[in-house]
Amino acid sequence: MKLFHTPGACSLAPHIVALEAGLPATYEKVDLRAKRTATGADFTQINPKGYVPTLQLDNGEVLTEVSALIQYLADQAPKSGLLPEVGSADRYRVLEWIGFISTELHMRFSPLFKPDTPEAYKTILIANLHRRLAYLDEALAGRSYLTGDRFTVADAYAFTILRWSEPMKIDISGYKNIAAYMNRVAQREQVRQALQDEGLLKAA
Ligand SMILES: N[C@@H](CCC(=O)N[C@@H](CS)C(=O)NCC(=O)O)C(=O)O
Repeated sequence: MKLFHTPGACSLAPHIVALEAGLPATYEKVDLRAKRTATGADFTQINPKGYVPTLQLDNGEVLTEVSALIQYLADQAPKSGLLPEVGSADRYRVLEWIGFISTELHMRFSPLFKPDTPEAYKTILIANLHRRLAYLDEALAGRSYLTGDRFTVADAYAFTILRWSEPMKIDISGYKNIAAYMNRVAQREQVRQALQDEGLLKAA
């Protein structure tokens, strides 16, 4: 299977999950402005939505949406523990976090990157983001990861989106639990590998 991705974009989440799960995936970069892949293909022919992440399966089918991809990838390696088994109460906790990250964080951050988003709306989005970050900070008290001691696909997604605080100049240093969490996730071997593959590791 092949993951179409753009360095630092939300496609970093399935990239991390694929590595954490030990899956044999290939990767191809996408220029989101030109809608071209690194091999020169018209990206809209692969995913008519024109956005990453996009996963092309070995049978040619194409799967999109971060939330679907991270679950699909984790389910290819059930022993990885990245997603608890179907029907277990723990799985719904992970899904609950995926919903929160997608709708409360990801979709609030996205318009901040767009130059045509009115400044007044950006201010509202940032205020709302701070409310959600305060909640997240409390939820992380005494926990290594979102659902407890175990790293799950929700952590790959949260880490990916929370990284955007820096380029968007949203100061999260006051959220001590989030700051510690980001460091913890960033030190994971496969997370470092994904960051390195995407050219995002800062030189020491
Ligand atoms: N609903 C999609 C949103 C994906 C998304 O926002 N992708 C961004 C990068 S993080 C993108 O490719 N934007 C380019 C565009 O929309 O043209 C998902 O959850 O996967």
